[in-house]
Parts: sequence; C-alpha cells; structure tokens
Amino acid sequence: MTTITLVRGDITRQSVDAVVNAANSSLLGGGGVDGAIHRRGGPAILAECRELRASHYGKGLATGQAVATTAGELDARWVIHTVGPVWQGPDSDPAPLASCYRQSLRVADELGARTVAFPAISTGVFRWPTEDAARVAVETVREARTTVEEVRFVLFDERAYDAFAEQVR
Ligand code: AR6
Repeated sequence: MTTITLVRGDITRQSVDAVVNAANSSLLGGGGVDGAIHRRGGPAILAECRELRASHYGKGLATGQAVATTAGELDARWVIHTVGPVWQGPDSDPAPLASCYRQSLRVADELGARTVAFPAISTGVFRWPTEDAARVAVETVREARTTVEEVRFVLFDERAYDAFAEQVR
C-alpha cells in the first residue's frame, strides 16, 4: 500500500530514499527544481549525468522516461531524473506526464527505494496547468503497482499545494 503525503516546501530539503528531478532531456541541468537539486546536491550528480550522456543516453533522456544517479550531498540516496512534457495548449496529451510518474516509480522499485519525493513535474518552465498536472500525478500514483511505501509530493507554492490537496482528499 502506497501512502501519498503532501508537503509545502523545498524538495532539496527532504529526507527520503529518492528525490525525483523535473529535468530536461540533456540531463545537464537547468532552472527550477533541476537547478536547485544540482546546486544543493553538488557536482557528483552532474558528473554522473555526464557519464549517462557518454554511455546509454547519448541522445539524452526522452520525455516520459526516468533514470537514477547518486543524490550527492542531498539527504537521499538517489536522484531519479525524469523529463516532463511541455504544455502545448488544451490538446496536450497527458500520457507522457503520467509516464514520468510511472517510470520514476519503476526505477524506484528497481533501486529498492521506499520513500520518494516528487515535485509537480512540468508545472514550472514547461507550463502545464497546475490543477491538471495534480490530477494526472495523483491518479497515476494511485494506480501504480509499486513497492514504494510513501510518495511525498513536495509543492513549492500554495497554489500547487492546494491543487494536490484537492486531489488527495
Ligand atoms: N522544490 C520543490 N518544488 C520546486 C522547487 C523546489 N526547490 N523549485 C521549483 N519548484 P520546474 P518543469 C516547483 O520549472 O516545469 C528546468 O529548467 C515549481 O514551482 O522546476 O518540469 C529543467 O531543466 C513548479 O511548480 O520544472 C527543464 O528544462 C515545479 O516545481 C524544465 O525546467 C516544476 O517546475 C522543466 O520544467
């Protein structure tokens, strides 16, 4: 049974087995959550991302996929990098966003992670509407078959927190 918890705050301050990063396909860093994770986690994370790019992920990580690295100096064992879709308007397909949650949990299961912190993937730079993203996130986690015991959504602002709270009550 997976328990869903909600926290308002900074994902880089969480003590969990795995922190999920809302990355981009380059895996080489960016703004938002990605920038914060690399800043606080230190250079070991980027070093491992560069190794991934030099080996299995020469073309980068595709949208909806997930891959793990060390968590460096974060209070976690792993960072699971996933690439959300960019919002293209009301016809946007939510399947790649759902895939981010599903694939991240699959990687977490492979690692043996029991507690996993997720940000609201795609709701920042990638502009996915928060309410819709919250629905996709919570539905997908509820339906997932996973050995993860706690999925903790870490929401940066009140609006995101409220949107997720609306889905989990
Ligand atoms: N902890 C928790 N949530 C955060 C934090 C934090 N420290 N910082 C921002 N958020 P975004 P995306 C929230 O833009 O939309 C990057 O440049 C933020 O308020 O981080 O998937 C990547 O390299 C928003 O609700 O991710 C990609 O190029 C949510 O996290 C691109 O942005 C996601 O915002 C990915 O865009």
